Amino acid sequence: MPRSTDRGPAWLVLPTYNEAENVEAFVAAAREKLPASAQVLIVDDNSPDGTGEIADRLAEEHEGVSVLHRPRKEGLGPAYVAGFRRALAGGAGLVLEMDSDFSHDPAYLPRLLEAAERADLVIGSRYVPGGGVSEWGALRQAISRGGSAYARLVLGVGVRDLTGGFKCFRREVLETIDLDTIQARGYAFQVEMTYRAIQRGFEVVEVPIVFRDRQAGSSKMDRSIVVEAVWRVPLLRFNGRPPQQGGAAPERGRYTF
Ligand SMILES: Nc1nc2c(ncn2[C@@H]2O[C@H](COP(=O)(O)OP(=O)(O)OP(=O)(O)O)[C@@H](O)[C@H]2O)c(=O)[nH]1
Ligand SMILES: [Mg+2]
Repeated sequence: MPRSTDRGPAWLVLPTYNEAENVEAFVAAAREKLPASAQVLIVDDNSPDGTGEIADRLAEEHEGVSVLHRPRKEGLGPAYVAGFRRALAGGAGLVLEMDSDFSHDPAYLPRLLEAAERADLVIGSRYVPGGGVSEWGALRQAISRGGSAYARLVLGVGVRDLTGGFKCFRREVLETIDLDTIQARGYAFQVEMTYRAIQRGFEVVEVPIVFRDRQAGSSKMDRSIVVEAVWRVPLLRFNGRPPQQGGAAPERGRYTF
């Protein structure tokens, strides 16, 4: 279904924790690919390496860049929820999320925005034809692929890449999902957001992306993030509003690959 084009600007929400080596180059690369009207919101959790100060300077230098400082590291989920709220309050029509470590290539941004003309939630997907992962060892690939397959099976949905974090939400999706009740912090957050969108009958589209390992800085992934996904994903099925009451059943959600 074609969507109205007279909505507000796109906002790109970028969570950062110790990304001093990446944030400036990443913001520049992203802004190059975004429309001039777009806003970039950096959400920094008081990074000890000075990322927040660099972000403040970028916000001073560029009108389309702003920073949300949070007092402590609480994981990706709470950082994104805070960023989504700020974007909605700022009048965003589309809200993009992506990692700020160059794993998600800004070159794909136009493709996600274009797909958002015809979908409610666009996922940059590693696990559809044309997508993939480069430079990952066998263990990391197995965790990621296994995690997506596990979540698909447990939740009974058709989306291939449930754990990825390169997405574009139409404003209405974030307004409809009750952000107050999102509890997941790590990869489970990505699963929870997509599942809730499907539960409420929104159309989800996956567009292929190739994910690259970060080139600089260090990973924040740890065992607890994987463990959280294992126990929290089954709970998603039972928590919150059941799909039958008001929203489309998950199996009725439309997916386009
Ligand atoms: N604000 C905020 N950002 C975070 C937090 N944890 C991770 N991030 C950011 O979220 C993005 C993804 O985190 P990564 O450390 O790259 O984790 P990952 O992508 O799972 O792991 P790698 O593939 O090893 O890089 C990066 O931009 C991080 O800086 C957090 O607790 N708060
Ligand atoms: Mg990363």
